[in-house]
Amino acid sequence: MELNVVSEEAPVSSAGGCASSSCGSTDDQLSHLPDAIREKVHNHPCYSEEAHHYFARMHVAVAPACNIQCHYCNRKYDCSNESRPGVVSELLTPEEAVMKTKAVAANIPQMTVLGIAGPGDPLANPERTFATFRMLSEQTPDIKLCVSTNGLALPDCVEELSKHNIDHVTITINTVDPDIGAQIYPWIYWNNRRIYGVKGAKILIEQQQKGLEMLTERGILVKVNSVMIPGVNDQHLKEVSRIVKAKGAFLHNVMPLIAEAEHGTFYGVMGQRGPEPDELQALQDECAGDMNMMRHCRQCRADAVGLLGEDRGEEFTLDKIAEMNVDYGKAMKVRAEVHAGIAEELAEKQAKKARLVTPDEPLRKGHQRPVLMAVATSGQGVINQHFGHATEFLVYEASHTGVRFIGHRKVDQYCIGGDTCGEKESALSGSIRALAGCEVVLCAKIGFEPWEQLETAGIKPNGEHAMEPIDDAILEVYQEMIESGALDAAPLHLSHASA
Ligand code: CLF
Ligand code: SF4
Repeated sequence: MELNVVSEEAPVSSAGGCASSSCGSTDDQLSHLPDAIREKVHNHPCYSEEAHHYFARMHVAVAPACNIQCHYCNRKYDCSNESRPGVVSELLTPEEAVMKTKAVAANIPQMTVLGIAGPGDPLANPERTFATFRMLSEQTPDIKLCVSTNGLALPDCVEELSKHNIDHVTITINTVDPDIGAQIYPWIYWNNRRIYGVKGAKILIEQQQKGLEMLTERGILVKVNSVMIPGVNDQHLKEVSRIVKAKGAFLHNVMPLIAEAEHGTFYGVMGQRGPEPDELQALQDECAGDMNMMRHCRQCRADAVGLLGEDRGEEFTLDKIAEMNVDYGKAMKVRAEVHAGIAEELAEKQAKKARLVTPDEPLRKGHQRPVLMAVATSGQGVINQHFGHATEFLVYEASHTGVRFIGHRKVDQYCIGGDTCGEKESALSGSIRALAGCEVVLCAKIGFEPWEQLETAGIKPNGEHAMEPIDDAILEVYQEMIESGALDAAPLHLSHASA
C-alpha cells in the first residue's frame, strides 16, 4: 500500500496563489502558476518552500536608518521585519556590498537571491539601497534582487524599484487598523517630523496599502510579512490576509513576535509574549483559507548568508573577502551548471512523486489522525543531520491526505563535541521542549542517551531513513504507524503527559 504524497487537489485562488491550507512540502504549490511567475519563484528560497532546501540567499546590510519605530525593535539590533534580534556584524557601503555579493556567489553557487533587509528600512536609505541594486543589476545579472520594507516610503520608490529589475518586494504589514497600529508603532517620521499614535499609524497603513497596489499593478511579486503579537493583532491578521490577497499579494508570511527583555525592545521589557508554535500554526491555517502562506521563514539577520536556517556570514567578513580573488564571469558559468543540476534533481523528484500518486488509495478514506514529525536536515530535502548537531528541526504533518510542511523549531545544538557534557543536559531538555507536539523525530543518527529521553517524553526517535527524501520517509513511517495500530491510540506524548 502506498500513501499519496500529493495533498488533495489544491484550489487555485484568483490571485494566483494556492488557496489550500496545504501549501506544503512539494513544489506542486507552484504548478498552477503561469510560466513567467514560476520562473521568478522556483529558485527563490523564500517564495518557494521546495527551493529553500536547495537555494541560498544573502543579505547585505547597507541600510542603517529607519523612518518608523516598532515596539519589537531596538535599533542596536537587526530589523525584526526580516531578521532575528542580534547586532549586524558589519555595516557595508554599496561598493563593499557588491564585493561581498560576488565573493559569496562565487563560493556558494546555490545562492540565487540578494536581499536588502536592514538593519533599518532599505527605503529609508534610498541612496545606499539603490546604488547597491544599480551596481548589482549590471555586474551580477544572474542574481535575483529582493527588498524588504516597512512600506512608509514605498509609493515614492516604486518607479526606481521597477527600473532595477527588482521583482520581489516584501512589505511588513502588521495591521490595517490604525487603533491596533498605534499599539505597535509609537511613531513614524513623516515630512520631517515625528507623528505619534493613531495619526502616525494611519499614514503608515495608507502608504503600505498604496505601495502594495502600485507594485502589483506593475507585476512585481509582493510578499507580505506580519508579526503575530498575541493580544494585539492576532485576531486581526486574518483580515489583513484577506485584504492583501485581494490587492494581489503573492504570499503571506505570519511570523512569531520575538520579544526578550535583554534585547531592550519595548515589548521585551514590558513582558509582551510571543505566540506558541501551535498558536502560530492555527493562525497560519486560518489565513491559508484566504491565500498562499509562507511557513518556512527563519526571521533572518540583516546580514544573513547561506541556506535559510544557516548563517555563513563569518566566512565572508570584509577582511576575508578582501583576500578572495573572484572571477565573476567564471563563477557565473559554475553557478549556471550547479543550478541546472539542482533543476534536474528537482524534476526527477517531481516525476517520482507523480508516479506515487494513487488516487483510490484505500488509506485515504481511513481519515487516520494526523501526526507531527520533526526532521533533522541540513538541506537538499533529505534527512542528513545527526540529532545532536541540529540547531533547528523542520516539522511536518503526515495525514491521510499526504505530507505538509508546518514550520521549524529552533533548538540549542545538543552535541558540540569537546568537554561540554555538563551543558548537554539542559540543551537536550530544551530540544525536547521545543519538539512538543511531535510524535516522531527523524534524523541521520542519534545517540543512546537522547534516544532514551526522547522516548520517555513520548517522541519516537528514528534513524532508519538517513539520506532519504523527507517526504518519502515521513510517509513510510506514517504508514508503519497505521499498520501497527499506533494511530488507534492517543499520541504518546499526550498519554505520557497525563500519566
Ligand atoms: Fe531576504 Fe526577505 Fe528577500 Fe528572502 S529573507 S529580503 S524575501 S531574500 Fe526570507 Fe529571511 Fe523570512 Fe525574510 S526567510 S526573514 S522571508
Ligand atoms: Fe526596526 Fe524594522 Fe521596525 Fe524600523 S521597520 S523600527 S528597523 S523593525
